[in-house]
Amino acid sequence: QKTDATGLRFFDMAPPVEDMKSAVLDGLTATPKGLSPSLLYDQEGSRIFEAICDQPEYYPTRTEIGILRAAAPEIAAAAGPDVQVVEFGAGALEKVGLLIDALARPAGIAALDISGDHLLAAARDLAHAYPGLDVVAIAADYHKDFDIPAPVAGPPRRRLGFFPGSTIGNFAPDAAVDFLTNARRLLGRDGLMVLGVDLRKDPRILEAAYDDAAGVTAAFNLNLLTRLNRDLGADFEPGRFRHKALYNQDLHRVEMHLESLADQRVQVAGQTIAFAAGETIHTENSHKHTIETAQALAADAGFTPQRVWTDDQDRFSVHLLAA
Ligand code: AVI
Repeated sequence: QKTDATGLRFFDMAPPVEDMKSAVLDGLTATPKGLSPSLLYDQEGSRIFEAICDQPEYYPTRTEIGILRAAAPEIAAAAGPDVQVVEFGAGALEKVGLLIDALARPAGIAALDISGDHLLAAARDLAHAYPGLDVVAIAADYHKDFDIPAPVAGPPRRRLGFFPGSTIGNFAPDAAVDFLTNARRLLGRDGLMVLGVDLRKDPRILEAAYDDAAGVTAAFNLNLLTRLNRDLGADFEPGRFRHKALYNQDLHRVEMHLESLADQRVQVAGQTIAFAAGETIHTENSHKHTIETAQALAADAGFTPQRVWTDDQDRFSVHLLAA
């Protein structure tokens, strides 16, 4: 644990590079090839993701912010005072700020993220925006088992989980239930959870959102190859791959792939990986739900759905769940 001048405490439980090497080699030697979407979020990937959120085609961020702005007073009333907010995946300050501003006497915030550098920057922003608020940053793979430190002043009356952005959609349904089950355990007795879930809609809207005209999502996907070059000494030429996003109607998910533009061989951590022209690496799924399928995931994890809010076009949903 490290503490800085603002009182921000930082716990680093991020997985070591060795874990990454074997996971990448497993994914690139499998048929079809696929990698964990968590690999998209090195420091540069996290920065590009924030730029995606500002693209006109990427409706989820601004839609969810609108819903949260309207729902925050009701969420705060349900939570009451002396609450420790637990943000799963430290994102932009703006969303969690809507909750903190609405809460009566927040006890603190614990921010969790897989990307340590990005997390520290986000947590520092929080500590500066809310002087005196107890801020804990935890770099961890949130599939793994760990506990959330209480605020320095003592245990909170309850914890309020916050998992916005429809990141739950990046998990396959089984993994989403596992994640929510673990989150429910971390929140403990009387815990509440605010969960953002993107809804099913016209595939043309979805495909545009994941392949914006400015090429920001393409850069986000291709940055994965640059990251593997840096962290694993691979020799990908990103110009020999292209970004692909398509909606899989049967599985209700947008899939991102990196397509090889030629027959080629790439060295990754001492192994040769062969690509045929047109072959892809599947890099991310973004599952889209209905209110009912989202509530069913929550219920399978042991949560009780309390309230749900949507926007006027039913593009996105925000759920309040009791642990
Ligand atoms: C973080 N996550 C919810 C984003 C999504 O929409 O699935 C990641 C993303 N990938 C491409 N664009 C955005």
